[in-house]
Amino acid sequence: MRNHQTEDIICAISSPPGVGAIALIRLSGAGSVNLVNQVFTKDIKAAKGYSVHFGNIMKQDQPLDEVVVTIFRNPHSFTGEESVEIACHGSVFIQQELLSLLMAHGSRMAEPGEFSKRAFYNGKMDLTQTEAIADLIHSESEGAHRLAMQQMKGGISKELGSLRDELIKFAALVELELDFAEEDIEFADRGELIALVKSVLLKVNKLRDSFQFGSAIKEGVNVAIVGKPNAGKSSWLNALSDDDVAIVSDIAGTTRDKIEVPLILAGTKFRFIDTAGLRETLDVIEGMGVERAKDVITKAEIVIYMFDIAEISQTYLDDAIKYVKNLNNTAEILLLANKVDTSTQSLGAYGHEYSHFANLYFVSAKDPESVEFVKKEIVRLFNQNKVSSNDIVVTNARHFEALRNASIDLEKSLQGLENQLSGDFVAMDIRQVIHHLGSITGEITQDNLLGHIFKNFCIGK
Ligand SMILES: Nc1nc2c(ncn2[C@@H]2O[C@H](COP(=O)(O)OP(=O)(O)OP(=O)(O)O)[C@@H](O)[C@H]2O)c(=O)[nH]1
Ligand SMILES: [Mg+2]
Repeated sequence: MRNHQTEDIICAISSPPGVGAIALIRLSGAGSVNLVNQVFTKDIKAAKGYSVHFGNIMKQDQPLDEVVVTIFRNPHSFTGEESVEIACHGSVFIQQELLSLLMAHGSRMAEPGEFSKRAFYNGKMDLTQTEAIADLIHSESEGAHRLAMQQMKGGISKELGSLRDELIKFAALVELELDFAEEDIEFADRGELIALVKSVLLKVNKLRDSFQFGSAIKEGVNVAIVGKPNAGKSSWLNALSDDDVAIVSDIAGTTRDKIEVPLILAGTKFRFIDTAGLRETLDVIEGMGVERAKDVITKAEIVIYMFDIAEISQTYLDDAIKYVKNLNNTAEILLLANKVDTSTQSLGAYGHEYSHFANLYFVSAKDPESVEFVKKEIVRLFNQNKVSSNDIVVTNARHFEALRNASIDLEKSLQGLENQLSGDFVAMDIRQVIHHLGSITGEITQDNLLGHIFKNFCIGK
């Protein structure tokens, strides 16, 4: 797969669309330098890689633009192919003219992601790194950026690579045993194999489980704001986002739809979602809103359960927690007793009476200190589940799926080993696992396995 041949030269505008001071046009493929040479005033046919040339791009003997041309020689380029980058002036007219000139001389428009695809085929990076580039470009917060950078450096590939190596060794031993079946030799100690599969399973599950955190960082952490009508949910959405996004009124049942506001707190992207007040209602539209609110709870990482402090009681809080847990067992719950500014009771007494409720706070949407406090609390709640910063975090749904499948097949092979199934069954499951893990980075599987057998055992037939 890695010695993919590319015959054609692709080109594309690599800077953002529109007008800028400078735009960058990129070409890749064997012959790129000669192609540019035909429309450039300097002779760059024999130019060295990484050399930079200033000159004019000519269109039918007329200068089109003054440009800077950078040469990349195979394999020392992003794609691994001979490449040229032309920095021209950023007018849309110049960009388009230059592009059509390059196409008239034999290059074609690159497909989306084709430069990265070529980089992958030429072994410049594996699939996870290619995917990380897309993530990096689209990252909206410091957290998402950090994870994409980590993936681009090949963090997950290294981890998966070492797991695969262990399994390939394992499969090779079992396969070897099969070759010598008649002699009844056991090359692979079953106890050691079980220990190996168990340790790989642990690591695979850890990676798989990091996806919940990883996808939250990448897509935004969902924070549902729920509670009875009139509790002050919409007031809080407005206060948190410092904007008048939701309608606030003293009529119970004001909010019907869900209203979402993205907000970056401490480098992490959160999505605050205001919902319709939870109550039994005969109003069809409001009823639909309540259904939506339930759906928002199931998808949230953090649920803010908001209520009017006047309603507080032990059973009220117990019921609220039960209600949320019923819909979502893993979300963190933040209990906010709102409208403390209206309360005549001393807060100290409340705090004491309800001290056994975790994450219960007495707040007011009208108090900026309350708002700052809640923001900090949300960041804290999210971060407490965070894996340590050295841990590899899976952010990609495709990787998650492959890890999930790998975990299932690891369980199967473990059962096989424990039930003393014959080697070929176990080897089959392990090959599946190797396949799943390899599909993440885009490796070939069967060949590796064979290669390993021949390399390490020199059967030499
Ligand atoms: N005094 C006081 N009033 C508040 C506070 N928070 C909200 N309110 C008032 O409570 C009423 C209801 O507020 P909303 O934000 O619309 O409540 P909601 O929970 O979104 O209500 P629904 O959309 O009907 O479910 C409004 O009159 C708000 O001004 C607070 O902290 N203190
Ligand atoms: Mg509302």
